[in-house]
Amino acid sequence: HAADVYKTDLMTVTRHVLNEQSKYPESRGDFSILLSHIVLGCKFVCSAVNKAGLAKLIGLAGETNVQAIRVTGHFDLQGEEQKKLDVLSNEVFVKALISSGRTSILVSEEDEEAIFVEPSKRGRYCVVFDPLDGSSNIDCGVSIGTIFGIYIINDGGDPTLDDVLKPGKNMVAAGYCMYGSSCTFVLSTGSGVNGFTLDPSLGEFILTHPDIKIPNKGKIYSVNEGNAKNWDGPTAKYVESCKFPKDGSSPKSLRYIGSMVADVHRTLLYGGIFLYPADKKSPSGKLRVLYEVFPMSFLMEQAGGQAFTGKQRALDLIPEKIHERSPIFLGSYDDVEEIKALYAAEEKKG
Ligand code: P6P
Repeated sequence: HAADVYKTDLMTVTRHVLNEQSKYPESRGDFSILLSHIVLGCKFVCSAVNKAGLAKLIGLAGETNVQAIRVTGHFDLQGEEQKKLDVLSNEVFVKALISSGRTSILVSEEDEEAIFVEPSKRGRYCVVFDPLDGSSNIDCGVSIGTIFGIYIINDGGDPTLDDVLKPGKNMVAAGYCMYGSSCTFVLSTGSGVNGFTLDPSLGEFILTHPDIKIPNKGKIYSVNEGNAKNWDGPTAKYVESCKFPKDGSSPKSLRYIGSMVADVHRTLLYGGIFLYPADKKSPSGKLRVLYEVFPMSFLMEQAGGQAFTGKQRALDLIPEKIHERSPIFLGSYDDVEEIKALYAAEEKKG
C-alpha cells in the first residue's frame, strides 16, 4: 500500500512557510514568494557545487582550480563561461531575488555596494546574504553554505541603507543552506527553527528536523586555535577552561571545520559553543555582522541558545557599515553564559 512505502504527507519548506503565514491573515503571501526564490537559488547552488566536485573527477573544468565550472545557461548568465562558484552563486541569488519582485535592497558579501532594486520591481523586503560562505573549502570537498537574513523595509520613502543598518533583532527571518553530504536548509521566521533536507528525486526540501532546540550545555568548543597568540584575556581563559576544567568535569572536544555554516550546524544539532573572537590582529574579529553573525545569532536564540559579541547580545548590535565585522560567541545557553561572565569580570577590573 502506497502509504506504507511512501510518506504521503510531504511537508515541504514552501508548505511549511505557507502554514506559518496562515497565522498572519493580513499577509499577502509576499514572504512565501520571496522564500521560494531563495530556495530556488539554494537548489541551483547545490547543483553547481556538486558539479564542481565532479568537474575535478572528470576534468570538465579543464583547469586545476575546480572553483570555476562551465555554466550550462540554466539562467541567462551570459551562456557558457567559466565562473568562480561564489561569483556564479551571487549572480543566481541576485537575479532570483530581484525577479521575485519582493525586495528593495540586497546586501551581498560579494558586492562592495548595496544593490537598490529598480522601482518597478521593488517589494517590502531587504535581504542580506553570503551566497557561498566558506568557498575556499570547495577544492577539498568540505561543506560550505549560503547564509541569509531578511528585514522588512522601513515605512514610506525610497529605500536607503538605514533599512539594513538595523539590529539583528529586527530581522523577520534568517537561515542557511549547507551544501554537504546532503543539502540542508535551516530556517527561522521568528517562531522556532526548522530543518529541511533536499530530496533530489523530487527537487523539494522536505522537513526532516522539526522545531530544532540546541542542548543547554555542550561538550564541544569550536575555534581556530591558531589565533591563540592574539586572543584577549577572557577568550584565552575560556578556552583554557574548556581544555583544563577546574570543576573536575571532563575537557570539551575541539571541533573546527573552518566553514561557518558547517561549524554552526553541528553546534545547533549537538550543542556546544562556536567562537570567532576578536584578536590583536583583527580587533573586530573576522565574521561579518549582517550576513554571518546576525543570521546565525537569530537562529541560535530561536533554538534556545544565545549569541554574544564580547560586549553585548549580538542581535542588539547596530551596524554602521554593511560589511562591518564583529567578534562572536554563539551556541548553548550555559556555555555562552560562561564566557559572558569572564568578559563581565574583565569589565569590572576596568
Ligand atoms: P579562519 C570562511 O572563510 C569563513 O568566512 C567562515 O566560513 C569560517 O567560519 C571562517 O571564515 C574561518 O576563518 O580564520 O578560522 O580560517
